[in-house]
Amino acid sequence: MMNNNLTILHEFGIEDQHAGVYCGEWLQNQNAPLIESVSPVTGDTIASVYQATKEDYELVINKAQLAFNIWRNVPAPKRGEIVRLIGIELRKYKHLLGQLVTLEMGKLLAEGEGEVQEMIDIADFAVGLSRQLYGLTIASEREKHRLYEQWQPLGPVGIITAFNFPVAVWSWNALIAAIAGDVMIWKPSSVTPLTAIAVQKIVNKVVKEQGLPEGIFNLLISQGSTVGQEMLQDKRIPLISFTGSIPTGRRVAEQVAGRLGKTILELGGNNAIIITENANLDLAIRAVLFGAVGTSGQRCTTTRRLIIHDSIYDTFISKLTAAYKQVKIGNPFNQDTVMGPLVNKTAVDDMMAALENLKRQGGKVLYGGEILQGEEYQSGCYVTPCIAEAENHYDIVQKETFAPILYVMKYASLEEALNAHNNVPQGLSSAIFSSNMYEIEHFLGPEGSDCGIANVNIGTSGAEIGGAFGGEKETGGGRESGSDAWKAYMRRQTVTINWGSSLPLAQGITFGE
Ligand code: UN1
Repeated sequence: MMNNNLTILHEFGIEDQHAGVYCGEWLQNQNAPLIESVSPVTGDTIASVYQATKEDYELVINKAQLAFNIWRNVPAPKRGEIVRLIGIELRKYKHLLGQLVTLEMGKLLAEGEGEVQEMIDIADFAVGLSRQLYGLTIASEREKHRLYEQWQPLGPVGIITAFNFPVAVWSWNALIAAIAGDVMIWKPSSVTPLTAIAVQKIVNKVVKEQGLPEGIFNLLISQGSTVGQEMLQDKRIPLISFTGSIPTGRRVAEQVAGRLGKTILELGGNNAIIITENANLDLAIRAVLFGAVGTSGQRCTTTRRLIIHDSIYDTFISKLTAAYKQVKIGNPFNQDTVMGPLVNKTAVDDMMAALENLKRQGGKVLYGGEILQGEEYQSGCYVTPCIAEAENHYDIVQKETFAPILYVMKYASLEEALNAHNNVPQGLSSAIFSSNMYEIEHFLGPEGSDCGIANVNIGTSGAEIGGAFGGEKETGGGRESGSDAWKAYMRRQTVTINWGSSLPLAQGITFGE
């Protein structure tokens, strides 16, 4: 382990073997199996975490329920004040937490810090929102009646997050849910337990200093499905927000729907960029590079498919290949690195299997797709990003592989391009590069992109927090982060008040008169 790593852990008070459950106090069951957090940067174990047990789960949910009884009565702007203080704390830890994200997950330091910035942004957004949980006032059809809607806190929310945005996705959910008056049970990816512990500690400081009840922000770390299963089936958790793969998301949806609970699902993407003959190619190259190679292809918004007009196909591919050759791959802490490692060796295996599959189906690798060897790459998690020629209907192209593989294909008419674009099971993010109004508006029209996010002259990844984030079809339909996504964390109540002395019925019905 590098000394620098020790400093980061020390700053957060993370010991070699750390408790993996927090509900007002850290719970550590010595008999529970340990999870090792392995850095993809070096392949070294950073620290280990004790897993949550079923008994821990019961303690956590009980604490959460008690906290909810208090927190829901705190006025929303006062809850916003707590989130404001969390935002201030996050500002202080931006560099340190960013470093831990890079160490544990492998994204570039600029991206690790960017992720903490995303947390700060959402904190600011949530503070403003805490004074804007508006309900409608509706004209009643009855005399001396008032009709309006109001938004109430929902209860304990289960937040299940993925390794690729180990801290930001928690904040999208937790900081909005916090101003909504909910309490949180966070189950982070077991691949990134240490960043979750660090976030919990940052939040705990504010909770303690402000004398808030224990159990508003809780943490449960566990590998496998035991504890997750408890959460999914628990009627005491009205809402589960899940970010992760489509197969797991489907199980989450089925189980939570089985008890008629609510879900917010943010599942896989299969994001494409259409490059038309009217595109600014230099702009497009930069956007494709960030979209396909950024975060080593491990964003759910990563650009996975390029649909290119046949008149510019060869030019574009040769420019793109030249740009790929310039990508400096290596330690994500180094300033000049453009692509860090994949999260672990399983991800590398999955990438290689996808490329084998692609070749079997008739696809052709145009560039990259190799595992890198050598001292700097000893973790075994470094690869060259890959450009591959493929057809949209290939099984492997229809799936999301969480790796830097970019499938490229040609089109002749815009209709053909849009068909290919929409002809995948997922519907998260999409983009078109063009300066032609017809093409752009067509892409944004009802026959255009069927995704939750549609971009013009910017790539598929790197959304701001102010918009609602999520997608259609097998992406799960959930929306998180900005706009009115807060409504999913509250329950809507329609209120009718009769301030008259008669009892008129709706629809003018007369009854027993
Ligand atoms: C994800 O990959 O789970 O739009 C989220 C983006 C980021 C969020 C990605 N702001 O790429």
